[in-house]
Amino acid sequence: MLSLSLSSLSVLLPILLYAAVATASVQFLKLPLLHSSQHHIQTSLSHYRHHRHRQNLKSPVISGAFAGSGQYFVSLHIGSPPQALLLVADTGSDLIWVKCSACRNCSLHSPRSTFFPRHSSSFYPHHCFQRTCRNLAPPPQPNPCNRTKLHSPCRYEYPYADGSLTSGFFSQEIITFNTTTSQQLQLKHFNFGCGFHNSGPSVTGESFNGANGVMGLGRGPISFSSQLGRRFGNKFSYCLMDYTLSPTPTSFLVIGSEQNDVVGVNSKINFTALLVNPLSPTFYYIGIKSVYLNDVKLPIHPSVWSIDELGNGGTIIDSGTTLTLLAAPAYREILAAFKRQVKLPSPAEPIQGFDLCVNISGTSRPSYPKLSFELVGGSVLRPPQGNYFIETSELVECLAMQPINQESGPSVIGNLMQQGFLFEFDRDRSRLGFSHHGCAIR
Ligand SMILES: *[C@@H]1O[C@H](CO)[C@@H](O)[C@H](O)[C@H]1NC(C)=O
Ligand SMILES: *[C@@H]1O[C@H](CO)[C@@H](O)[C@H](O)[C@H]1NC(C)=O
Ligand SMILES: *[C@@H]1O[C@H](CO)[C@@H](O)[C@H](O)[C@H]1NC(C)=O
Ligand SMILES: *[C@@H]1O[C@H](CO)[C@@H](O)[C@H](O)[C@H]1NC(C)=O
Ligand SMILES: CC(=O)N[C@H]1CO[C@H](CO)[C@@H](O)[C@@H]1O
Repeated sequence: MLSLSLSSLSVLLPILLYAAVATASVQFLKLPLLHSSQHHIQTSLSHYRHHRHRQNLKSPVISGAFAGSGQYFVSLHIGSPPQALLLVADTGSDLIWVKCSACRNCSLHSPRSTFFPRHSSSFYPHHCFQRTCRNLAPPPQPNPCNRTKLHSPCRYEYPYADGSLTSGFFSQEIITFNTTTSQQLQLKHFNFGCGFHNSGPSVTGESFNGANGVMGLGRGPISFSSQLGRRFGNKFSYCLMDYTLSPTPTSFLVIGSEQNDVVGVNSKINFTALLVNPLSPTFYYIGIKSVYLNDVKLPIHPSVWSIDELGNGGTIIDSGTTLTLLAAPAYREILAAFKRQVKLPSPAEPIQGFDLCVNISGTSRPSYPKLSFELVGGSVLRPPQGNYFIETSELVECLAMQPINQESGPSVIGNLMQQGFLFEFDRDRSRLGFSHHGCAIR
């Protein structure tokens, strides 16, 4: 999901206090990413328990496909005693927030749907006068802060690019992880939004089905990767497995680096620079130099990909967006080239939201032109065709790309295009590693 660019959000938050209450020397957190049914969640969790590593933490990432969602979920245990919630893993925003309910007697609410702060002894809403809160603005606090008023919680409002909004109290909690050696690790002073009012398609619509909140993994100081980064080497990585496979393979989000695996992965990893856009400090930008179809470079002017002086344009890598969205001039070229080369018949009816769809009933295994992106530094991302042609209905496949709808927005490499690759976000070195071989090891 794309958060609105809130440059101010990032300038400010002072050091976010963060402490690990555990004797174990945990070097990374490994969280399963879930993209499937409750049944599959269980599957990933048991897989998770069978992983043997040294002291470490691992949480599942689940595909939201079970709920009709194109998102990947991470399970977060928050509060005392811990309440388990599923959050959308989102590199396109910073705030971590959960749906909150102020119920006193919550036995009427279904568990695992909402966070119940009154059922947690460690819930602590920041006071509006605290620096952590003042630094959160803008967006402006809905009410001016009264310093002397005792119960004056830190209200936040966090907008997403499509107009969706979450608002509530910016708060602090304890979060708990199981390590792979069955120890529990608690992290204190974890800052998150307790979302009492959430509106708009990104946070209430179909793509949000099954989710209880968002885990922002962006570059800003309040994100999950920033709050935990200091402790775990300021790196994170994930592998989004193809959720259409059955059984669904387990995907993982790793905070820190999984040292035992580095040798295997590093030899096959390619890198490109993560570019910084001071006007949108949340996003992880990469630079596209050229796009190729069947190894033929498409005539797209390099300026189509650049970040201009107003901070517009550029290309971000976003786990919280499903399709790939491209600047209109690039999209037009790519679409036209695909249309020229894909010889399959069109479906009887056009498919809403897609400009190129084919009826594959006459082919046993359709083959599409090979798409590749040449990135800054010269590395090349070559997604398998299943990452850009997806089945939208029985025997109909469509090019999983759309033009960006706001002139100014960045192009977005969505999570479908990322499937099957290991992506490592190395924030200190400001580079993105990717490998098509890295997922097997996970
Ligand atoms: C909570 O609600 C349930 C169901 O209405 C009731 O049985 C229970 O006694 C209530 N508990 C408290 C602490 O009020
Ligand atoms: C701030 O809160 C205090 C204590 O509740 C109250 O006495 C005071 O009038 C409030 N000030 C403003 C400006 O609302
Ligand atoms: C840790 O594992 C136990 C036992 O499997 C489970 O009941 C609990 O919910 C897990 N806690 C977390 C924080 O994952
Ligand atoms: C696909 O083509 C087959 C064979 O021509 C036809 O029977 C079927 O209705 C078509 N499906 C769609 C969705 O167009
Ligand atoms: C374009 C590019 O950098 N490709 C490299 C990716 O990594 C593999 C394995 O090290 C190399 O063989 C490729 O040349």
